[in-house]
Amino acid sequence: MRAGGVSGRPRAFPKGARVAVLGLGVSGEAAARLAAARGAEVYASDISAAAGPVEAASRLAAAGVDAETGGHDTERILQADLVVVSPGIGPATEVRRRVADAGIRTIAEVELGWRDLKSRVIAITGTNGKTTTTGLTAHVLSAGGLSAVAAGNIGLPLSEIALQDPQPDWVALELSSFQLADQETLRPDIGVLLNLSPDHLDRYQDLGSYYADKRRLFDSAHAGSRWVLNADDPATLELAEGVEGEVYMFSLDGPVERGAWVDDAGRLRCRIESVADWLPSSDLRLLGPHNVANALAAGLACSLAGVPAAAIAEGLSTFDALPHRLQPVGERDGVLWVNDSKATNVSATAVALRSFDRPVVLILGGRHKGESYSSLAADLRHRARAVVAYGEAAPRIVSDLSGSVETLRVESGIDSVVRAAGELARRGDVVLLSPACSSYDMFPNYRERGRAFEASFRALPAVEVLP
Ligand code: UMA
Repeated sequence: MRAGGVSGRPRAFPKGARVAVLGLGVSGEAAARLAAARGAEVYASDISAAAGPVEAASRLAAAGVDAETGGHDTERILQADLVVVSPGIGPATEVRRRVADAGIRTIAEVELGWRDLKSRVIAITGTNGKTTTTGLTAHVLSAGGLSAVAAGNIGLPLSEIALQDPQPDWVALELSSFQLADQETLRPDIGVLLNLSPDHLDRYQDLGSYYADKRRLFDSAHAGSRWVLNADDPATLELAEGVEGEVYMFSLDGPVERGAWVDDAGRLRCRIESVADWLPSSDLRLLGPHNVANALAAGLACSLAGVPAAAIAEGLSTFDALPHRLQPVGERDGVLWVNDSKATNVSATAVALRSFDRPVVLILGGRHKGESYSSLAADLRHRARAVVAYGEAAPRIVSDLSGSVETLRVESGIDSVVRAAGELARRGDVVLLSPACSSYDMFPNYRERGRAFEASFRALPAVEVLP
């Protein structure tokens, strides 16, 4: 490894190194391009021969990069000097076990991109709300006149930005635990930890190992670091305890010494050197108190990045819900239909439920990820008219919740689920798809699940679709 990367960052590999890229989703394709552009001899592969990886491989081949699908040539991968891994390929997969046994250095795609990044970075992690907060942060930075993009787990791989010339002033970088797990030198200008609760127990052996990967956000902490933390979340405070650098807090529960909060009148305020009065929470276009917390976190991070209060207010009040995240999709017979397909764990669904003060018909289901649904029971008793359970997780959902709320199991596809929910709802209710499970039993990803839900809703008679 030699010095000479961006801002003196060491390059991830010397010119001519053999780099194996694992996975040909968006991360793998971008990583393969970046590594090739920086002079590596690249071999990229994907275990699957589905259309997505096959198309990525042919785009790479057209650009002169060696890429193959339908399996990993392990012998070839074991010849590599460096392995760059896509976040979805966990350490327990066969190929990664072989690489680890051979002692080959393995880094995340995000690490590769970071080595070549000139932009300043606000890194955002946490269990829930990180995609909305990342989008909101990029939007507020732009409202402040800075060139900014949202990247990372939100969908745009960092390696793709590293290939751009010029690069934006700022990147709002969403980091998942999967990405943090294989980072080496990430050193954000500002780091945000939103909240922590159980998730991904299908990949992690226990909660401690999931939190340990989240903690890697702080690996590079130094005296000049600036951290934005959730004062209302004990698990966050515990994880960040003693971290080096300046700590700023956000809270829904009232003033903090240094940071952002909601006052008794429901206004978002911030104190860094002086107190700023941003806007009333009712001016936000996002649903639910958790989104007020996300707005506080984004506004605070942007304030630390130098965005003036007026631009923060402008940015926060002009940001619409992202698709599949508590996104209102339409009305029918006085019932609001909301797509929250991105809620792939139980705590995200609990947060979604608490966003409504009207009765909810909740659609739950998909592939079970290891968490019990019982923790939803108290909220459901207060807020739900009924639960519609579907997919692989349906039997478990019914057994965990049927003592607390009317629970209907639907065994066929999403059209039947949507029809059943529509029949259960009464005027004034919300039908909420917030599944608490991954989508992989029936869909390629949560986006396709959300689109299918919307399409089934639109196919019902007498719907009013929102723009
Ligand atoms: N694969 C192999 N070998 C294996 C196993 C899988 O080659 O042994 C292949 C699969 O066949 C597939 C590829 O690896 O083609 C998938 O890699 P990937 O899942 O990392 O997919 P990407 O398209 O690169 O998307 C990833 C993130 N996906 C995951 O973390 C699961 C995207 O986050 C992210 O937007 C993108 O990089 C850009 O940074 C998605 C996500 O669901 C949205 N994230 C999780 C979440 O938010 O809960 C963490």
